[in-house]
Amino acid sequence: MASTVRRLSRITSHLNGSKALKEDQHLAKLIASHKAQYLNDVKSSKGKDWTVVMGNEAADLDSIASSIAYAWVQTVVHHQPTIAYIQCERDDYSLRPENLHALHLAGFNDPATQLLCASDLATYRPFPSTRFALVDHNRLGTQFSDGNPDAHVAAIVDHHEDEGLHKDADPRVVAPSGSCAAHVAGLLPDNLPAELATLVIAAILIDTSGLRPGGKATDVDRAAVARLLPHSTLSSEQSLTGPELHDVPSVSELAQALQTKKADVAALSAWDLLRRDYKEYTYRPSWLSSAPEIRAGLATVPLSLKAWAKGGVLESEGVRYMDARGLSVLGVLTTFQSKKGKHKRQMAWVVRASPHGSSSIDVDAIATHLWTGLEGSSDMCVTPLKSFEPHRWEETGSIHIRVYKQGNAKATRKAVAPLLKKIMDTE
Ligand SMILES: [Mn+2]
Repeated sequence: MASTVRRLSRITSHLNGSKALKEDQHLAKLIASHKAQYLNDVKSSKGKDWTVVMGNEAADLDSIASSIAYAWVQTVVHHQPTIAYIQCERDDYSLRPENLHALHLAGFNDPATQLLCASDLATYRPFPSTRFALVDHNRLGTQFSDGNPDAHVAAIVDHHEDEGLHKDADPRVVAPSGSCAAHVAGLLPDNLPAELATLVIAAILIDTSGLRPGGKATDVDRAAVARLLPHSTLSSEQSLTGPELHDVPSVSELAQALQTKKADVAALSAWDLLRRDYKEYTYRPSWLSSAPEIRAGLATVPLSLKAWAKGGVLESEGVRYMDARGLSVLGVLTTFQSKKGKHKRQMAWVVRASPHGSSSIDVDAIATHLWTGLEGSSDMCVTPLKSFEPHRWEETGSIHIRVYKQGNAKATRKAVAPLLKKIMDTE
């Protein structure tokens, strides 16, 4: 540990004056050098000297910005060697053009090289570090604790529903906000690199539709942007305290640019759409005989089903994806604008026997249970989606598919995941 701190402090010593912190324009260089040191340490079995901070496996901008910001403040300000770990493969960065845009603004021209991601550690089993900080989720993934008995969570900063785990994490901030990055911003000093301020602001804007009044933004999000904007690379000439913050040109222009990039998914295949914004969950339903482990995936897709999944694509690509991930349940959550500009959501669900799972899993019972739970939910208000008829609508064999219109278009995966958990956990 001591030698790692010494080496880090050599690299960061020129940053330590309060002014110098802000004037350093090489956030990306600094983070890339931390990655090189971390990988070196891992090679010589010293991965335990580091705290690994990671966001969730969807690897959205909120997760990436929160990880980088937390790693920066811990390493540079508090001298706790901390590496940002992005939960995606090296090839996955291209799935989210909005991430590339924001990272580019923050000086990361080649994030696949500059940031640490899953591909960099693919050969290490068990995971080579034991101390974790979680941002943008609050449950440590099993791939980090499997065969790693000393694995522990030292800190949590999140805005998802609290799963009540890792109670001795410190800090342990789990509170509502539009973006997790807004909570992380509270840990950052004013004299931070301008690029880092810009990156955090970008994450907040994309998750709050540019702080749109009446949208997902909370006071935590607004306060974070108001405070960081003068320290960022974005210009700010207007008063920043009022509710008009979303109208500041640099704010609304960045929000618009990110939104446009995010919606630009026309080039992606159905397979890439399924994996670009994806989270996975496991359950042990006690109402199934022998309570087998059930793996479920939830993919958020920013296009209507008609736009990418018709003609049997939902069935063929959905099932192929389920086979690859060993899923018994796949939920596809779409979010898009209608021709009239109205924001809408749909859900497509596929239930089938996983090729890797126990053949004794009663998929018919899972499907029945799921349909009852979904259709009975007063939060979701689902109705059958008549305009999209799945090819295998008739439930033959061991595959079940249902497609719904979501009456409550405000419910994101943040609401669907707890509902699915409740359905799986309830008799
Ligand atoms: Mn988030």
